[in-house]
Amino acid sequence: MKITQHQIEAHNAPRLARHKKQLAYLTAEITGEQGVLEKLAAFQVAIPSWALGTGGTRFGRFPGGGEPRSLEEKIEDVGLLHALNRASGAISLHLPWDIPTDAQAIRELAASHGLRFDAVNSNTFQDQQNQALSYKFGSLQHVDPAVRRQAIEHNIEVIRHGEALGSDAITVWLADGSCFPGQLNFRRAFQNTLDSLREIYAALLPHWKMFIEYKAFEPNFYSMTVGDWGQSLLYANKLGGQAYTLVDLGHHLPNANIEQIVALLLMEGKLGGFHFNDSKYGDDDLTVGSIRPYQLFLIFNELIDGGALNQFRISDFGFRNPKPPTTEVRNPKSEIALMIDASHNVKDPLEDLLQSVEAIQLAYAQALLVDRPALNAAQLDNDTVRCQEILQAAYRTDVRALVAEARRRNGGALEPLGLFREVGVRKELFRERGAKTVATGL
Ligand code: PSV
Ligand code: MN
Repeated sequence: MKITQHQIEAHNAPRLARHKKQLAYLTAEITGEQGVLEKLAAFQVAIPSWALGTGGTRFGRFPGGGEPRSLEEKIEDVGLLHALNRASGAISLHLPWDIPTDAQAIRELAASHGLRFDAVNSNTFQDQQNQALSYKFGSLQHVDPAVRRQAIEHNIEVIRHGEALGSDAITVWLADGSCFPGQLNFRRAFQNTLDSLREIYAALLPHWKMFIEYKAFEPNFYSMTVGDWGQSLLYANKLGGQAYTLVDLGHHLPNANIEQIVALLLMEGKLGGFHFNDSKYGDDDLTVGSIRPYQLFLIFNELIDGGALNQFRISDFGFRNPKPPTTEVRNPKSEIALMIDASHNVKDPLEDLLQSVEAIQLAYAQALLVDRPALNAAQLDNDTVRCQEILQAAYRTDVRALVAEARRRNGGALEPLGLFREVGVRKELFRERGAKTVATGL
């Protein structure tokens, strides 16, 4: 299924007058709206291939129907999102769930939807059918060199698939760790992991990056071998200039100050990217901005303050310009990978992803409105009250019309979710794919 430009225009037309009124009201209140609009229009967030179907918990899974049955259908789904919001112009694949059989054909299909491939993800947290050795006691950390070798080879294979698709980064998330005190020698586990990562790192092309994702707990509950940003940064620093830390918002202990982590990683030139989601308790993988939108805003505030978002990984690769950017116009060192990582148990995955992208755009737009010179002056004055007033003045601005305008200028829908329902996307996917389909993933 494809959404046509005609459908988008027919949706926008009756909403335009009201939108213009809201935009005029907002722009009368703020300054620099043209710059903000340009930045918003260039802003893209990558969609994870594993979040297009219904997730589940260990208690059960309730598939919603019409789920993508193949990599081609996953690309089609992301294409639908991108057609609606013009801000989802990339897909992040997880292997072996998404092994492309014909990379060239997959690349062309993605390009026909205006999509590029963001980081590819390896999987050594599950045993696959026909896999020789088990990851029950870890992968890159394993005491048995043969298991480590198998996991290293898998990661290198993922890199090769990524190269064929035009991706330029691999995200390594390890479930490695231990469940009980004494089970693991921490230093040996760290060293084994580092040595294994070194072999994977050596397989990177010079323009590639390695993102090392950390997680405080789950599936291991006593120790995780890449358990926090400190450990991830240790690995990244030891590996070299192509290795970076990846921040998944759900992977922290309760009440962690994620915005401070972001600020310091950025300062060190080691912030590789994000897996955006939201959570109440832990790795809940809920819709971005659904629980703690202020935290999301504060993260974007740090990104802007640290000069991180001047260049996007996919800024020059929008719907209107579906040509992959050349390495000359891109500056991989300063680019931050912006990806979503979510699991959908009760919502329609595509609707949830539309909400998530919008939440990220809103946080970004609000953070762009922060009066930075005034904030700096108030900080130097130790005027705590004023600091809070300045931040919250931006956060409490209703920027929805700005985000909608950026979308409209890119050729997208004023209300992507509204149009998704209006044209009955899920119903049509049901009809095309059936009610019993289950997408690969967790
Ligand atoms: C692990 O919880 C994680 O956040 C990693 O990014 C995985 O690749 C992803 O979820 C999917 O399982
Ligand atoms: Mn993640």
